Amino acid sequence: MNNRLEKLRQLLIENNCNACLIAGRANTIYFSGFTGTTSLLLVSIDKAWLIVDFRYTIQAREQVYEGIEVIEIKKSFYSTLNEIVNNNSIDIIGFEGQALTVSEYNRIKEKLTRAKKLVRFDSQIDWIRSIKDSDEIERIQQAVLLGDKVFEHIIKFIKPGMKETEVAAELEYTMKKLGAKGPSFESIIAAGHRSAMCHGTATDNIIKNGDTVVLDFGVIYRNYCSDMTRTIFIGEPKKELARIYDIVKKAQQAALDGIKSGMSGYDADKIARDIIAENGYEEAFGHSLGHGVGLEIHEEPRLSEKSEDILKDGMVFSVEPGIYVEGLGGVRIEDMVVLVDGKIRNFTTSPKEMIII
Ligand SMILES: [Mn+2]
Repeated sequence: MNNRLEKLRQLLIENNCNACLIAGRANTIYFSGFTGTTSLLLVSIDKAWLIVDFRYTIQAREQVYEGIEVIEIKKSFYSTLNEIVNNNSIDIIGFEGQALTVSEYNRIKEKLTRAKKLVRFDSQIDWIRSIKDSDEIERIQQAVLLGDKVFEHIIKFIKPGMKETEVAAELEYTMKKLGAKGPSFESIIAAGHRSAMCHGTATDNIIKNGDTVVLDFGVIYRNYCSDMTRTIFIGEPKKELARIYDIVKKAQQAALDGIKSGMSGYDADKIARDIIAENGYEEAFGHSLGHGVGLEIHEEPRLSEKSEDILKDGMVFSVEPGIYVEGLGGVRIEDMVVLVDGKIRNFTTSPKEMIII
């Protein structure tokens, strides 16, 4: 795991920083192993400290990777941080721009008596996490497998007359029973006209005969997220929705077959987008093809019309085209994949043949 800290230190050196303050949860887990919710991780060129309060001292000592010293706060987090910074002659500290609130940033700046220069990193630190190691790949594979099992159960459970929230409750109960910590995001169960809402989280809407149901959910298993979507039909689908289903499935398969390492996120997205456009639904695919998944449900890289990210071996991401027609419904199919030896290996095993309940 020291390799992870070495990559971070390389980034610090390139940006003339003496140290880096990690406050975001995903980066804290990744670089230190600590999974508690409150901590500050300070990484210098040759040392690392995890600052916690009394509640987490024992847990932190058990969890941290070799080479990281656990420090319990005396007065406050920021005064303890200041002490370490002063004792180690640290002048320039990098931080994650998206992990600190403006008021936290201001308080840190006020509290530091020696280090007066703070350097903001945007996504550079997160990018270190984009290429997964074998331990991460194994955890992700298990998370996805657990999601597949939940889906297998839920298609037997779901019946017309149920509320979307009942399905979401069963989904989340089942994942926990199977060993997940919980959902990786608020489950999307969108039936009937609501299926045209890309992010239609479950409501008290009642699932009826003739409905299309989009189920988009994920689990957290050993800190890693899964993400999948399947669209099912309650009774025979309307003609147009059956056609849409077929187009989305083809677009997704083309992307799964065509995405290669070295390709840009833009080109990857375009594979699916072109097929959807050729079939007349250009305006109906209003989101990106996919996103990285790991300790966070949405992380680097991005597969979208705007993305210049280069896809590489070891990156894990979703492939999830969709078509949404207001008043009619929507279809999305999402798998999670990893790039190995230049091409896609699919983690998701749930069926994609049309499911009619
Ligand atoms: Mn997704």
